[in-house]
Amino acid sequence: MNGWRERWFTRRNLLRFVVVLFAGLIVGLLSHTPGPGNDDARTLEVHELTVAPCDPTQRACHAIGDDLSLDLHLQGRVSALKSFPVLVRLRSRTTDATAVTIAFTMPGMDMGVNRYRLQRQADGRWIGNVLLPVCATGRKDWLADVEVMAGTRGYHARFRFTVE
Ligand SMILES: [Cu+2]
Repeated sequence: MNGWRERWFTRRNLLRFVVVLFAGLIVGLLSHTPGPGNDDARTLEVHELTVAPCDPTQRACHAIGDDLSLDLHLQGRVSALKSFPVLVRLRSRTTDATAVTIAFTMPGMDMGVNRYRLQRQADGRWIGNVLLPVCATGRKDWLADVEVMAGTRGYHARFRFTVE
């Protein structure tokens, strides 16, 4: 026992121990320092828009909030492995959107990342082209989550649809 202690507390091992301790301390400090991204996420207030039952592959569907409303239309033939145009139209007197994204998911199933940043048009429309993967189990039900960023305010609307 005494011999083990003597061997362990050699100068070299002690030095190693101190180096590892400091490295751990630095990593710990860095991972707990909130970056600007984290701050944004904390101060962002997300407003949920109300969506009436509506199929966005058939028509422009409305999502309504206090100071912002939007329409979502998935245009053309909406099927897997075939790109289709997405159109979002915003209406607000008070809010100027800086970014609009749309994310597609399948409830309870990981279908990978299907997230698109839409491009702003001069007439206030936001457009993009979407390509969805085919589901290995043959499911066709998707969720479309539209997110609007406007300064520190965010807006979210969820639509349901099925692909052909
Ligand atoms: Cu699936």
